Formats: sequence, C-alpha cells, structure tokens
Amino acid sequence: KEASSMKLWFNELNAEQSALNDSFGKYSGSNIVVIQAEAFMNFVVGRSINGQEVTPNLNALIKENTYFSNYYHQTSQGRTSDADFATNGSLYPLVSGSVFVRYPDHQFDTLPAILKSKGYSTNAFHAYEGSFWNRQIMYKAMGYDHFYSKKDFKIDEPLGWSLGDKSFLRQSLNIMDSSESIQKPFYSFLTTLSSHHPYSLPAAKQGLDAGEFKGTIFGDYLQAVHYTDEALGELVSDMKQRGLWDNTILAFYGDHDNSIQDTSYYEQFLGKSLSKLDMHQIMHQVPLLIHLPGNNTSVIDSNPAGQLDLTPSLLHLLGISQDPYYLMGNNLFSGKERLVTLRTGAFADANRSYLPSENGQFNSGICYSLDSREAIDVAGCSTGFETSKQRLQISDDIMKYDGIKMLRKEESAP
Ligand code: GP9
Repeated sequence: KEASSMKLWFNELNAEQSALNDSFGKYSGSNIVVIQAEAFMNFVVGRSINGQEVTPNLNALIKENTYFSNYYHQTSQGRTSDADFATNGSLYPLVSGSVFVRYPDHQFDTLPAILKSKGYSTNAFHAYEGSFWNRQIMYKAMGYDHFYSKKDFKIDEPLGWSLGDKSFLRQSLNIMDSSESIQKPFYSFLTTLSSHHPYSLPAAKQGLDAGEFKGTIFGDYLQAVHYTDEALGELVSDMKQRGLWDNTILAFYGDHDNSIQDTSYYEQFLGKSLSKLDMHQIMHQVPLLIHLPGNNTSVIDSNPAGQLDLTPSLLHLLGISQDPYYLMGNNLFSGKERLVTLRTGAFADANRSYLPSENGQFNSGICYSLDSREAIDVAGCSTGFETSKQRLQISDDIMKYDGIKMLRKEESAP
C-alpha cells in the first residue's frame, strides 16, 4: 500500500516538473562541476566591510550568471554529508544521524549514477580523510567512478584540517582536465574545507580587514569565506584558461550555516536589528550560483529554492527526463511556483514562511507574510504545512524501507 501511494506521489510530481521549455536540454552534453563550499552562507554575498567586498569573486560572477538569492540548505545532524546527500540524491536528510553513515547500502537515484548511465565520467574530490562521513563507501554506492581524497593531493598549501581550498580547487581541476581515466563530458563534485569552524586562518591567508570584528569568531568567519571566495575566483580563471568555461555548467553553493548563533554579530555586520524571521533566513540560506556555458546574462531568481532542487534542475538543463527517477526536489528551470521544505518542517514559498515550534504542533508555529514580514494567522500556512509534512514522511519512508529498491521491484514485477 505504501509503495503504491509513494509511486503515485512521484508520478504526479514528475508530471508537474517536466517542463519542455526552451531551457530543457539547452546545455546537453556539457561538463558539470559542482562545488559545495564549507559553511558558506548567503548573508555575506554583496556585502562589504570597511569598503572591501567579502566575496568579490562571487559578486562578480552574479553579474554574469544565474544566482538564487533565496536558496536554503536542507541539512540536519549530518551537516556536510546531509548537504551532499540532499544535493546529489534529492531526498531529505534524516532527523537524526547521517544517511551517508546509516544507509549507504540503500538504493538511491543519485546525480552521479544517472550521469554515469548517460556516459559521463563521474568523480568526487575532497582533500580530507576518505573515511570521514563514510564517504569512501557512500561515494562508491552513489555511482562515482573515483573519489579523490587527501591521499591523492599534494599538500603544497597546508591549511586548517588539510589542504587549502586554492590548491585543492587547482589540483582537482587539473585532474579532471588531464587525467587519462576521466573522459569528457564529466561530472565532478568538489567539497571545500578551508572555511570550516572555528575559521581561524594564519595571518598570511587573511586578505580582509575585518575591522570591528577582528579577533572574534565572526571576524575569523568573514576572513575564511573571503579566502574561499578567492579560491573560487582562481578556479574560474583557470577554467577559462583551459577552455572549460564555455562547455561546463558550474554550480557553486554553501553546505550549511556557520554555527555562530549570536544575533548581535549579524546585526552589527548588517547594520540593522534583526527579527526572528530575518535570523531564520540568515541561518538557513546559502548562495547558489549557476554558470550556464555560452550565456553571460545576469539572472537573479529570488523565489525560494533548496539543495534538493539542484539534481532535477541540472538534469533539465542536460535534457535528461527525471521520469524514471525518484527525486523530490523542484526543477528550478520549470518556471513553476516553488515551495521549499526544510528538514525541521519549516517551509517557504513565494509569499509565506513558516517556522515550526519545538513541539511540532502546527498551531504553535509562526506563519509569516514575506510581503509585510509580519506574523499572520497561522491558518495561512496550513496548506504548505501539510505539503511539507507529506514530503518529509515520504522521504523518511524511503529511508526506512529502502523505498526506491522496493519501488523498482514493483516496477519490474509482471
Ligand atoms: C570533513 C568536512 C566537514 O570532511 O566535510 O564536515 P562538517 O563537520 O562540516 O559536517
């Protein structure tokens, strides 16, 4: 019974998502590079401190590419691994623990596996111990040809836990462009590390004058993000020099928040007092930038979006129908209205944002109008609440029952 109602739900979703508009298949055959940046949050984008931009490279890229300005991370306790799973698996992370650790033996429809079945070389890059977050095992199960971990990199820029992002991105690009075992088109998934908590970089790597935040964890965070932004800028120049910019879709997004909860830092940095809704958005929004080859139009999409949406969106751009797959995210290029559900049960659509209470009871949550940014009658969020509850339940059932395997079995039954 569960299987058939799940199947029905996915059939409806896939029918709704499939948008055979101009962008479907427009970038078919392109290489794909996805960069997941450690603790890279959205509130720094476009901001300056003492006249210096915190993320000048990302800001410049936004002027020539597509930027999702209300992109949510959908992570839970599995932090970086949750962001990776939500992005590449388009399902929700678990309430407790990490899917990477708890269910690596379950079946999922992942971006690397789908692209591999279409002839792509698929590789993951992360310059840290391969066993962390159970990546070594999970990446095999997710369909990567190879996982380049710390042992595959020359530690020529030691920084923090491992290798600095600048060298990491440079070496990763060199591998994907010149290794004989990687054919084009390729899908490369890169996870950065230098902007990891507690964010302290050696003086020689600090390129920002953090002014009034100097010596605080918040100032260190701004420094770290600034460094990762520089690394992104260098990677883009390198891609241009290698002739990869014009045949590669590049997606860059942040994995999760920085764990710095103190509102006063954000108020001081942004120069205004912040409401509960403001803080919710600050702590849950990460940037998403998508570079579409041969296109240098700036598009700022401010409709809510989230990490589960990246896989369906990239498949759309490549002209790969999501019909045979079990993916829960939105296709960001379908032109349809979107609702984004977070793991906590919070959600946002174009008009409303709902913040659940600790007890999870609908009526004790707060429903905000995104127009007035004031709380409205909670009844205004009831439809979104039910939709979100159902999504989380379906995803949880998939985890619990190895649901995709079960659905595939049914499909092939006579
Ligand atoms: C380590 C890195 C950090 O490999 O991905 O993960 P986090 O501690 O942010 O979840």
